[in-house]
Amino acid sequence: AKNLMLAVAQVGGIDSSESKPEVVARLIALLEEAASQGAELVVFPELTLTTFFPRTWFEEGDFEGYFEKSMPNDDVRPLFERAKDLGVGFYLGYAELTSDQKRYNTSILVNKHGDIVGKYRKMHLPGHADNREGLPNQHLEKKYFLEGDLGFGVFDFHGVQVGMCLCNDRRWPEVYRSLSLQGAELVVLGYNTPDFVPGWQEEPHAKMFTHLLSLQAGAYQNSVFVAAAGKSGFEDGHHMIGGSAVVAPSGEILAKAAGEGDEVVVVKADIDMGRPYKESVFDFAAHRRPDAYGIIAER
Ligand code: CDT
Repeated sequence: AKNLMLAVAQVGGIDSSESKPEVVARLIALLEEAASQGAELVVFPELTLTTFFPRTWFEEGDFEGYFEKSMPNDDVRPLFERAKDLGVGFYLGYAELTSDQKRYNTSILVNKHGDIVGKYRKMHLPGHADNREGLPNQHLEKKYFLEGDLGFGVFDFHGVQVGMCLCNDRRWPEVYRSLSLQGAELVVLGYNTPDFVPGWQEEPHAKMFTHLLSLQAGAYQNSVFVAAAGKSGFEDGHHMIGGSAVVAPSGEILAKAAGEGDEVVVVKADIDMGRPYKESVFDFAAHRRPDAYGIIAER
């Protein structure tokens, strides 16, 4: 069997007063705990290094501190070094500012040697770009980020084919399908799912259900493992759901975080579990009808 010791590292709320070195120290503690349980790959959330700042309207020039101009940089290098010492790889989401001043909601995949082996820029940006004052919070991803320009890539992680996405992407079936068609065996993702999102009418009780439903459906319909890590709990009084989880290709949840704070969940993932599905009910070459799916790419 092709086993991967897979960890999701849920990160509890990060208040805006917390510095990046303080946050990185929390991430290193999670990484060490995962490594002590044998983890080979640790999945961290979306925008892991800061509070979920898209909830707030900032004027131009007032939000640069939330962005990383290079990776690794001095703040994040201790995480890279500790992971390399421990021989553990990781997935990390962060806000990226490129040298030509473009901003993306980005994730990277780092192998056990500390090398960045994959990069993804979020394709489905939820929320709005206009200033909507007087609400409990805003959701300004469309203001702060450009739509991703790297497509849906699959990367080799020590023999396991890994696809990446970020948060809202997990709700879109095309994402998992694009990755599975390229041979992904595991999809990793980070998320921040606030209780309140302007213009998103969803009953509070449904938030956890639709989160898990998306992971489970994506996993099952594409014969992949899905590992999702959330930033969870309260940030400056704003609540985000927990529910960091690992899902098998059967669609079943193998493990899920119990609380909303910093918490590691480690699972021995038998990557070959996806194969019987890929070779039978979801044998894409035998059963799919791409000739009839044109409308999906047209609209
Ligand atoms: N970060 C992020 O993408 N959050 C969204 C909020 C809902 S937008 C309708 C999510 O899908 O969880």
